[in-house]
Amino acid sequence: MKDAAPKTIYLKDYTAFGWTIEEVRLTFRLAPRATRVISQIRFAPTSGAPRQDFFLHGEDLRLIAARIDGQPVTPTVTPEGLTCDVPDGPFTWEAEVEISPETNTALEGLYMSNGMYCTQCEAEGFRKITYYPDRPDVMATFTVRIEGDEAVKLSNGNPTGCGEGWAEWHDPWPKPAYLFALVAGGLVNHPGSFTTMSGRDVALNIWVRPGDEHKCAFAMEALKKSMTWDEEVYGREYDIDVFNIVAVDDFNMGAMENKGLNIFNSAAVLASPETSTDMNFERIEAIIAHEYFHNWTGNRITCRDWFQLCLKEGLTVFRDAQFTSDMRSAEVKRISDVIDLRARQFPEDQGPLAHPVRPESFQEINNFYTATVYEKGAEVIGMLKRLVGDEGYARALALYFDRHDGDAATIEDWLKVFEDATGRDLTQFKRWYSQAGTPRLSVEEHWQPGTSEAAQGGSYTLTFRQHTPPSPGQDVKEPQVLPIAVGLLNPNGDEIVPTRMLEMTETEQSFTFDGLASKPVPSILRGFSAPVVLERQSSREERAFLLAHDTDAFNRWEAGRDLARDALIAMIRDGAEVDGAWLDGLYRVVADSTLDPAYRALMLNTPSDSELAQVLFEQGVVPDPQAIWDAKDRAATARATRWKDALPGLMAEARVDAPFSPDADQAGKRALGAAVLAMQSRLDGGAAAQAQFDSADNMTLQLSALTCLIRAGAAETALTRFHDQWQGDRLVMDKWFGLQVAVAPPKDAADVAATLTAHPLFTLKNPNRFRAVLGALAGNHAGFHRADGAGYRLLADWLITLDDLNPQTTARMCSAFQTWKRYDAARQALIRAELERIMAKPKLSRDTGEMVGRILG
Ligand code: B3K
Ligand code: ZN
Repeated sequence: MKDAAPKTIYLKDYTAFGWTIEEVRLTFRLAPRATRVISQIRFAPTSGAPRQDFFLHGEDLRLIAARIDGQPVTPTVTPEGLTCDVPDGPFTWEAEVEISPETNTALEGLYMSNGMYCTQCEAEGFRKITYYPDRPDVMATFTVRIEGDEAVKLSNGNPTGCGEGWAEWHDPWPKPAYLFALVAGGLVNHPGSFTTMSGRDVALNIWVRPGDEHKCAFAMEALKKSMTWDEEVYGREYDIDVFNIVAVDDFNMGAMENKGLNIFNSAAVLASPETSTDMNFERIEAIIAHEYFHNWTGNRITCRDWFQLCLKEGLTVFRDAQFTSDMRSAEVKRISDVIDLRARQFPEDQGPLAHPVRPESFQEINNFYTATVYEKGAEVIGMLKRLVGDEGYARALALYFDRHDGDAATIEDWLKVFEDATGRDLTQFKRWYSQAGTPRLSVEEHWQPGTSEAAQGGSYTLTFRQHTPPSPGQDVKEPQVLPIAVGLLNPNGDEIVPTRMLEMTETEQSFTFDGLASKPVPSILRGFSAPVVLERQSSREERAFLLAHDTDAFNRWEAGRDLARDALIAMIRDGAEVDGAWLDGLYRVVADSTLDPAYRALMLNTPSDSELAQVLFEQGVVPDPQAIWDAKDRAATARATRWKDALPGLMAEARVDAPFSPDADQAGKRALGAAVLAMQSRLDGGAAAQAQFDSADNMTLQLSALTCLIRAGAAETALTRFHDQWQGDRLVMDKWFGLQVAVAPPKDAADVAATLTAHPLFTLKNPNRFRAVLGALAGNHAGFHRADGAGYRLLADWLITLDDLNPQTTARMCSAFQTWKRYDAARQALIRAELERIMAKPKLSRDTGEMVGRILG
C-alpha cells in the first residue's frame, strides 16, 4: 500500500537528477511469487547538476543484496526507495531484489495475467521492479536477460541471443524506465513484415494466447498502414529490427508504447467480424497507430517530467486523429472527436477535476492521464496548426524532430520550435497549457447596409467576447488566443465568404466583412476550430438554414445538433411538444443519399443525457435525470412515428450486400442501419430487430439488434442465446455484461448491474469486466442518478472493494461523481455520503484519495 500522508509534487520544484546512466543490465529469474531481479547500472555524476543524495525509487521490493563497484553496501531503505553513500566519480550499482508478480493485482510493475508475465511501467511502475531513478528524464540503453521455462520471452529492442531457459534482448535506443517492458508466457504469434523507406526489413509480430491467432490480421494491417503513414506524412521511420505487440487480458488502459514491445489490452488489438463491432475495428486501428506513433513522439523524444505529459500524449492523439482522418472520413472523424471531447473533457474542465493541459501539481500522476491532457492537449495542437498553417506546422515538426531527438523535452521546447520555425510569438498562446477551464465565446452581429450612392455594399461585423469561468486554484483567467473559423452565406444559401480564420486575442474583439450585398448568415467556429463553448443566440430558422445549406460539414452537423438540443431542452423545461420543424429539417439531411451514410448516422445522434443536464444546469435549472430520459424517449418515438414511411427506404440504403469488411463505407452503412433499426423498433416492438438478431453474421449487426431488443423490453431470449453463444469469448462477454446495464431502463439499471456483479464471470481482477458493468452503470445517466441513490451506492461499494486490489482503475472510475454539483440537494447529499464513505475506507490508496478529495473540493 502507498504511504498514508501523500506528498504533492510541483512542477516548479523540478530538479535534474545528479547522475547519468551509461548502461543498464537486468536479469530476471522468473517465478510467480519470487521473481529475482538483478540489476547492474553504471552511473556517472552529471557535471553541474545540483548537489543531492543518491536516491533510487523502489516500492514493494525485497532487497536481497546491494553492491557498489563490487563491494556490499547497506542503503537506507524506506517505502519509497533507498539512499546510499556513493563515490564521487562513476560507479557500478548492483542490486538483487525479489518481487511477487502473481500477487500484483494493481497491474503496475511486473504482474501476471492468465499465467503470463507482463509489465506496465508508465508512469511509475518500474520502481516496483527494481531500485532505479524512475523518472522520464533519466534515459539509458538496456540489456535484459530473462530466465524461465516460458516458451516466449520478450523485452525491448532486438533479440541478441537465446537458449534453453533464457533469452536476451538489447535496446540500442536510450529510454526512460517507463518504456521498459517484459513479457513471458506460452504465447503464439501472428507474424508480418515491413520494409522501411530506407529499405530496412522489420519483423512484425502480434503475440497472443493460443486460440486468438485468428483475431490478429486486422491489427497487423493497421500497424503496416501506420508505419507507412508516419513515413509519408511525418518522415518518421522505424528504428529497430523487430516490432512486437502483445495482447494481455488484464490491463488498466488501452495499450502501452514500450519501445519495440507494445503491450495491448486484448480489447484494443484482437478483432474478428464475428466478435468485434465496426467501432471496435476503428478503435483498434486508432490505438495501434497511436502506440506506433509514440515511437517518435514519446520514445525518441520523451518528457522531461510527468507535468509535460501532454507533450507526448496531446501530440500523439493529434497524430492518430490525422491518421484516422486520412484512412477514413475526415468529417466523420472530426464530429466523432468533438462528441467525445464534449462528453469526457468538457465535464472535467467545468467541474472540480479541472486542471490545465499541463498540470502544475499532483499527488498521483496516474490520475492525470485525462481527457484534458490527451484530448484537449490534441485540440491545442490543432489550434497551433490552424494558426501557423500547414506549412508552418510541417516546418515546426521537422525542427522538433531534428532538435530534440534523444531529449526529454518540455512544452517550452515544443513552443520554441514553432516560434523558431514560423517567427511567431506564442507567449499568449501558451496560456492554453496553463489555464484550466473551457472558454465561453459569445458573439453579437451588426449589419450596416451599404449606400446605393457609394455602391460599396454593406459591412457585417461580428463582435466576440471570451470568458473562462474560474476553476480550482485559478480564479482569474486571461484571454486566450482563439482561432475562429468563419464563413458567410447569403440568404439563398450560397457561400459568399469562404472560411476565414479570425484570430481572437482580446477579451472582446470585432471583425468586419465589407462589400456585402445583403446581410449574411454566419457559420461560426467551423470545424470546431477552438475547444470552446459557443454561446450564440440564434433563431431556430437560422439553425435550420445552416442545417440545410452550410458548406462546412461540421457546422452543418452542429446546426442539427443545436436544434436537437434546443428542442429537447424545451421539452424538458417547459413540457413543449416535439419540434416538428427540427425533425423535418433533420429528415432532409438524413434522407439525402448523396451524403455519406456515416455522416447521416451522426446526424441522428442526439445530445447525451449528461450533456443536456449540463445545459440545464447552466440555464439555472436543476436537471432531473428521469425527465431528461423521458424527453429523449418521447422525441425518439415521435421521430420514428413521423418518419415511419421512410424507414424501409432508409433501411434498404443501409443494407450491405458485399462480404463483411470493417472499412469506413460499410461501417457507415451499418451505423445508419443501426439508427434506423432503433426507430423501427419503437414502432414494431422489436420485430425487425429480432429478425436481424437471428440472421446476423457479424457482431455489429448482432449487437445493434440486441440493443434494440433490450430497449423494447423484448430481449430475454436473445440475451440468453447471446450468452450461450459467446460465454467462451471474454471480449464478447464484456459486451454482454455492459450492454444490459447501459441500455436498461433507468429504474432497473442499478439492479441489473447488481445482479451481474453476482454472475460467475464477473471478476475484480479484470478491469475490462469491471468497467463493463460499473462503467456502464455510470454511463446510464438516469439509472446512475436514480433518486433513491441505489446507483451511487452500488458504484461506491465496488470502488471500495476494488481499491485494495487496483487503485488505478478505482481512481479513474471515481470521476463518475465529478458532475455531482449539477444535481438537486437530495442527490448531492446522497453522493456526498458515498464520497465520504469512500474517503473513510481504511488504507485508501493515494490514487483514490486524491481523486475523491478533489471531487469533494
Ligand atoms: N502512455 C500510455 C498510457 C499510460 C497510462 C499510465 N497510467 C498509453 C498511451 O497513451 O498511449
Ligand atoms: Zn499515448
